Amino acid sequence: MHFDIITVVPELLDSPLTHSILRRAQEKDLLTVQVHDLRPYGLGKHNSTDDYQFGGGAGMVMRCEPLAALIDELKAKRTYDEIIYLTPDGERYTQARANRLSMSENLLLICGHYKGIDERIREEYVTLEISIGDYVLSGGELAAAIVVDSIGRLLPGVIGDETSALTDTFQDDLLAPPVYTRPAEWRGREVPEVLRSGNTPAIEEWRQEQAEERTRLRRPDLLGDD
Ligand code: 6GU
Repeated sequence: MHFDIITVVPELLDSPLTHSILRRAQEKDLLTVQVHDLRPYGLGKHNSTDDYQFGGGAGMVMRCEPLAALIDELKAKRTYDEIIYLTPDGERYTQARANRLSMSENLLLICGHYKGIDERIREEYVTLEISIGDYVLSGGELAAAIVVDSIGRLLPGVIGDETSALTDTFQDDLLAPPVYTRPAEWRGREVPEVLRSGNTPAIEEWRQEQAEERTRLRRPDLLGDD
């Protein structure tokens, strides 16, 4: 699977893409990510990528022409399953959306800055708008890193234990149950007996109960009966 990411601050994406699971996914060629700096496509001798907004008001807006030039160049090379604009007024990002997007071949992510991008770019090119939550970030880059991470880890072969992604919190609309490792007792706190019993059906049953209980207490909205 391939990601192209358009940004005016490519440095913001360096670290999240070059460590841990995303690094391994790229080393194994299961995932490729190209970060494209918009700046060289900027207008005039200062390579301007943003301008004052019509109608007045605080905050700059990213201009059409630089974005269009870069998007057209990328579209000439690849067919995108989705052209995604990361924006706080987009659709709320969920595991279900990550699962669906993980079936894609090519995704183009556009990171906005300042007040966002000119509305006409959204109309002309964007096929999906994503928000990662109800708060405002200073740019789409951190959100883009989250989208790449959440999708990258779902690609077959990326996570060592193939079943691991399937037991994540949210994969079945339940939070994950508690987990423990050695030692069996720590500061007087014992690992639940059942987990040390070797009784697989009993362990499965305990985990399911814990997941349901935890979801009821912490996220009743996920059960649809809050
Ligand atoms: Cl995708 N972008 C920005 N700038 N802020 C956000 C967001 C995205 N999602 C939540 N807040």
